Amino acid sequence: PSKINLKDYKKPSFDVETVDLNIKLFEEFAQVDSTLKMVRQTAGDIVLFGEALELISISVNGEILTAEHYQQDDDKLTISNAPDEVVLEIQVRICPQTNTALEGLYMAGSGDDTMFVTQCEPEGFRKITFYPDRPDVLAIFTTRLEADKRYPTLLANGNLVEFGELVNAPDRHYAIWHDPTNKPSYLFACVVADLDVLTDSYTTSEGRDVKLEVYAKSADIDKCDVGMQALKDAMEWDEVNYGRPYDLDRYMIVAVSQFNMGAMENKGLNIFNTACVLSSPETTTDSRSFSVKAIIAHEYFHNWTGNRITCRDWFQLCLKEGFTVYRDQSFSADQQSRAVQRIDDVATLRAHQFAEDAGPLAHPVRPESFVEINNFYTTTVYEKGAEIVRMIANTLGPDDFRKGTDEYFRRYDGQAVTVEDFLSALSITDSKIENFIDWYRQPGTPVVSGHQSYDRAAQTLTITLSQQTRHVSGFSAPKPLPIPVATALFDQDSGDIIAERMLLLDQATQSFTFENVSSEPVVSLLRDFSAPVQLNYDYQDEDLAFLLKHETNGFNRWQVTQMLVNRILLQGQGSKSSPQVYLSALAQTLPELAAEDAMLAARLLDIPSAQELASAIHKDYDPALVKAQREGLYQLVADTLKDQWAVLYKQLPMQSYKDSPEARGTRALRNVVLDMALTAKIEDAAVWAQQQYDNASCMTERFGALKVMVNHQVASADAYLADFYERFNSNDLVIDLWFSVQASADTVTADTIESLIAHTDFDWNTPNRVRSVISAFTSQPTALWTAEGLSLYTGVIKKLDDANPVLASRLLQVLARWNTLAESHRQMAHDQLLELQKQVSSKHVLESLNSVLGA
Ligand code: B3K
Ligand code: ZN
Repeated sequence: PSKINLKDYKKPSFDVETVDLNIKLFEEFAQVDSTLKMVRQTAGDIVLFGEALELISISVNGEILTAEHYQQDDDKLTISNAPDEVVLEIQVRICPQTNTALEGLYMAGSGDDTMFVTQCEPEGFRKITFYPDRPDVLAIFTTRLEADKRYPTLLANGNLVEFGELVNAPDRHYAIWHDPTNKPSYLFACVVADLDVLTDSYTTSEGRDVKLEVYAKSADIDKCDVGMQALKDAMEWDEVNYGRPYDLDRYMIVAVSQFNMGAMENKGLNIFNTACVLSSPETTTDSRSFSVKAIIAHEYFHNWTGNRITCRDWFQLCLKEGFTVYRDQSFSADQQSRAVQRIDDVATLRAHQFAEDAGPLAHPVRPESFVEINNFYTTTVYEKGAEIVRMIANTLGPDDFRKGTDEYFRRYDGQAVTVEDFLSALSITDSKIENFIDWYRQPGTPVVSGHQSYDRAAQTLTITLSQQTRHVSGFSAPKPLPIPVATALFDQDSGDIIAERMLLLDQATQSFTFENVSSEPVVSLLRDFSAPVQLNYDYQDEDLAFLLKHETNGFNRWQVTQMLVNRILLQGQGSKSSPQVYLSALAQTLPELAAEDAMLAARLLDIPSAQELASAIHKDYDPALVKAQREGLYQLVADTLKDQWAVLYKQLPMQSYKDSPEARGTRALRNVVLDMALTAKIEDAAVWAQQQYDNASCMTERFGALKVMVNHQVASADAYLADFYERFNSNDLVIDLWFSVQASADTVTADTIESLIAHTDFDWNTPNRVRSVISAFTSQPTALWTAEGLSLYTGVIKKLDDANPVLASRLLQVLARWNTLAESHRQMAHDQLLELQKQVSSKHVLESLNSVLGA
C-alpha cells in the first residue's frame, strides 16, 4: 500500500452537485443505486473510490459503460474523457451482514436482535458505493431506504420527506430523507433498526424549533435523559460562547452497541457507541456519565467545527478535532470545577499524548503522510491539537479569540479548508498567531527548563527559560516554538501573589525580568498548564510544598503534588527527592480541602499510573521496579495518613443519589479513601467496602467498592463479583465493567485474561467487550510485558487484523514503548513483534507495526 503525501494534494476534477441514493436491504445483501450529478472543475479524470463493492452497472448520461470505458483497480474506478456535465448512475451490491470491520454499512447485533448502521469517516462511504469519497467534495444528498418492516426505524440525514409501504411487497417499507446542507460523504449516515425514541425540542436563538430525538433499544430508552439534557446544554452553550445556532429542524442521536470508537458527528444524525450515550445512576459511574455529556457536546459542536466548515483533506483532521476537543473541554469546564477539568485533561494528555510523542509513533499534529488515515485518529491530533487552540485562545484573550472565531465562521462557512486558513482567521487582531503553525508541523514534546535569579540591590527577579524539542527522525531539525508560560510570583512571607504575567517564550533561550520585587519570591510557572510542554524548573521541594499551600489555582496545586511524586518515583531518571516534604504537605492540606472541594482533594492523592510513569522513562524500563516503587509510595501515603482515613470516610456518608459537582466529589473522594484505608490495613475497611457495595445508591459507589475488594483481594471479593454479575448480566455496559475490573486487577496474569476471553459473554465482534478485557489488561505492565502476556496480546491483534483492522491497529499502538524496556524484556518484545509482522496483512496494522518497530 502506498503512502499519501500532503504535498501532493490536488483539487478534484469534478464537483458533485447532488447525490440520490436508494439503499435496499435484503436478508443477505443490500443493493445500492446512486445517481450523481457532476460538474467539471478542472482537467482530469472522474475518480470514484470503491472497496468491497460488487459493481452491477454504471452509466454516464444514460449510456451504459462497458469495461473498456473505465479502469477499475482494487480501490477505485476511473473514467477518462468524461464530458463537463455528467449524470452518473451506478448500481452495486454490498454485504452489510458480513461486514465485521464496522466501516461503511454494517449489521450490528446478532440473532433476531440486529440493526443496520453506517460509519463513514474517514473513508467508509466508498464501502457503500463508488464515489469521489474525499472531504473536499461536498454535495446535497437525498436518501431512500427500503427494508423489511421488522425494522420500523428508517433514518438518514436531514428531513424526512416521505414514508410508506411498498405496493408490491406488503412486508417491506421505505423512507426518503433529504439533507438540504452541502456535505462531504464522510458525514453521510443511515440507520435501519427497531428502536424506541426519546423526544424533546429546542428553540434556537434564531427562533428555529428543533426536534431532538435519542434512539435506543427499548431496554435502554430509560438511560437517555442525561444525554438529552447534555444535548440541550450544548446547543445553548454554542450560541452563548461562539454565536453558533443549529441549522436543521431535526437532530437525531442513535445508540449502537457495536462501534469502533466513541461517536460520530454525521450531519443531523449522530451515531453513538452505547457506552458514550447511555447513562443512569444505577448502571453508570460518575466519570463515565460525565464523559457521556462531554461526547454529546463534542459531536454537537462538530456541526460548526467539522460539518459546516470541514477539512480540505485528511491531513487537516486536527482542524476539526483539535478545535472541537478544545470546545468540549471548555463546555465541560463550565459544568464542574475548572481546576478538576483541567487536571483531568492534562493527566490524559501527559499519560497518552506525551508517551506517543516520545516514542516511534510520534507525528506532527498535522501529519505529512500516511498509508491509512484511520491510524491518525490519535491523541496527538486530538488532544495536542486542542492544546494549540487553547494556547492561541489564551494568547489572544477572550474578546480577540471570539473575534477570530467569528471571522473563521464568516469566511469559511460551507467550505473545506486548511489549518493555515484557520490561523489566518484567528490572527485578524494579532498577526503573531500565524507563528503557531510550527506547532502543527513539528512532532515531539518541548522541554522547557529554567531558573531564576534575584537581584536584591536592583529589586528585580529574572527568570531564564529555554526550550528544547527532540529531533524526530524523518523531520527537519526542530525550531523554537511560541510557548506561552503563565507565571505568578508569590511573596514568601505572606503567600500572596505579587505579580502575574504571561511570558511568551519563542526563542531557544530567553530572560524575563520583573521589577520592584522587594524580596525573593516563589515562582509558579505554566499555570493552568498554559502550554503542552514538559517543565524542568529549578525548584526546591520546599518551594513546591509552599505552592501546594498558597497557589490560588487549583490546577497548580495538583501539578505541584505531581511534581513531588515524580521526583520521588523517578529517582533513577535524574531526580532526587525524599517523600517527607510531600507527605507532610499532603497531611496539612487534605483535611481542609476535603471539606472544601472533595473532588480536588481526591485528585491531590493521585499517584500517576504505572503507564504514565513509564512514559517518562526512556530506557531500561523495568515494569516490576516501577510497580514496586509506585506501590511503595502509595503504601507510605496510606500508612502516614492512616489516622485520617477513618475520619474522612465517616465525613463522607452515602446519601441518596444526586448529580451535582459536590455529590460527585464526595463519591470520588470516598472511593479513594476506601482504597487508602484498605492499603493501610485498617481493620474495618473491608467491612466498609462491603457495606458500601450493599447499600450503594449508584454505580459509582457499588463499582468503587467492588474494585477495591478485587484489588485488595478481600476474602469476599469473588462472592461480590458473582453478585455483580447476577445483578447486571442483562446490561452489556455493566458487564463490560465486570470484565474490566478483573482484567485490570493488580494481580492479573495472562491466564486471567485467557479465562475471561473464554467466558460465554466475551464477544470478538463487540469492540467494547474486547476493550473491556484487552485494553484493561494494558494497565498492568508487569503482566503485559511478559512472554505470556505479550503473546496473548499479539495473538488478539492477529485475530482482529482481518476482521476489524481499525480496532486491531489501535490495540497495537499501545505497544509502541517496547523499545524502552530493559534489555531482557526488550529482546523478547522485539521477537514477538517481528513474529506478528509475518502474520498480519491489513494496511492498518502493517503501517502501525512498521512504525512501532522503527522501520
Ligand atoms: N469524527 C469521529 C471519529 C471518526 C474516527 C474514524 N476512525 C468522532 C469524533 O471525533 O467526534
Ligand atoms: Zn471529533
